[in-house]
Amino acid sequence: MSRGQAALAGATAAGVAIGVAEPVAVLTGPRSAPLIAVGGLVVDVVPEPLKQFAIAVFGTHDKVALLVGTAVLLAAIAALIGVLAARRLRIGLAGIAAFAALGVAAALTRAGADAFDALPSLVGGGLGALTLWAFVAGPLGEGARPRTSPATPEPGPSGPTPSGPTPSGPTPPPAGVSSLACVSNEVGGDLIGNARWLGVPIKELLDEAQPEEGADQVVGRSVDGWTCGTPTAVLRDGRDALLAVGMNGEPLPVEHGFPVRMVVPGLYGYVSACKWVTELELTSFADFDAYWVPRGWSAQGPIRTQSRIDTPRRRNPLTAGPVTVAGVAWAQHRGIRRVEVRVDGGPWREATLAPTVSVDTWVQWSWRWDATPGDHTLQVRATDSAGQTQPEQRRPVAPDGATGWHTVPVTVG
Ligand SMILES: Nc1nc2c(c(=O)[nH]1)N[C@H]1C(S)=C(S)[C@@H](COP(=O)(O)O)O[C@H]1N2
Ligand SMILES: [Mo]
Repeated sequence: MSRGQAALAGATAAGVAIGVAEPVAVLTGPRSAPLIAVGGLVVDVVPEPLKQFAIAVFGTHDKVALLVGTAVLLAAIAALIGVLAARRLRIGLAGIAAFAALGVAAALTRAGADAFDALPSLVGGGLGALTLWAFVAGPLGEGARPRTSPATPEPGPSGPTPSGPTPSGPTPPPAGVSSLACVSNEVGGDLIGNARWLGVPIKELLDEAQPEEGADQVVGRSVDGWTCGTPTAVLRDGRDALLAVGMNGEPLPVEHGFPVRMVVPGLYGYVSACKWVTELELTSFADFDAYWVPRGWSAQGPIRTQSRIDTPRRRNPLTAGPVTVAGVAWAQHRGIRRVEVRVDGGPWREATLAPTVSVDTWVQWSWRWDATPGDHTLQVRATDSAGQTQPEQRRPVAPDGATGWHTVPVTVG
């Protein structure tokens, strides 16, 4: 077995371990998932200045960076374990055991952990060890041909990028959907998606609780120590603000907040989308700053009107003649009235809008362009139902969402 093959066997074993541990964690709770638990442990032991540095560099992506960093480090160590195992299987198995022990220790030291939280790492470690043995000494090792791995190492949840139907998809999302949307979405970015949610209206809970006069903020708390603050009035104004337990017809995936999360149409995720919810508290904006507020983000984050060109792609070579320019636009909970496209700074042309199911989803738009040879610039802007058009001025994502028109340079041959 070559060193490369041994490294691959080690990485595959780790992939199997994590691939198995994650579904087990669906039963025992998200904080027991090895990547999340170890990530949490890292956050706990890393010195404060380093943490501040990570937040300064990665902003709202700090959690993604943490998980990806953990996964990359894990893969590297796993490859090393594979190489060692090829020489002395026992050393390799000890390495896997150490990994599992780390996962168990991390899971058991999370706040409110119980003995069951050890399960994902134990089951994952066991099957990881079996995989390593199979490659190095067992049936898969013969001829040492690396097969397609049963599970590739998981780089962790893809972070704030919610998956959704692609803009070119023929059918609009089904009824009852609302959008996910991250404040870190750059102009033209993809940190937004649609999903169908199932849950309990937060409005009903609040009506029962009967908030006091000054309780203008509902603070959501989570197993990961994260907090968000949502305007009480928004939660009670009749929109579909939910404590959600289901997404797209299934229980919430762990990375999207299993077992229960908040979903509020029209607000950015960081002020509304508390995942793995443990507690909701009625308080006021004057009395409490949620997680991202002291870190430079606006306490209130209504979603800005945005539009995006998805086709043609940047610098894609095109042929002269009719070209379909298309994409999506959203003004969540206000609704899109109009989308316009222009070429090379010329007059704005109105695009055709596809039917939508509600003001809470994005709208697909398209426009037919008679493309002439040469280099061109395509731009898009949207107007919401109140008649407000996206401003041209480019502003960064902090503190309350990017502005500017999505601009795509293309070449027509
Ligand atoms: N508990 C918890 N909830 C959270 C976060 C977090 O770090 N911890 N990040 C928020 C942010 S900034 C966004 S954009 C959304 C993204 O998750 P989603 O894709 O599942 O909506 O989750 C929100 N909820
Ligand atoms: Mo976000």
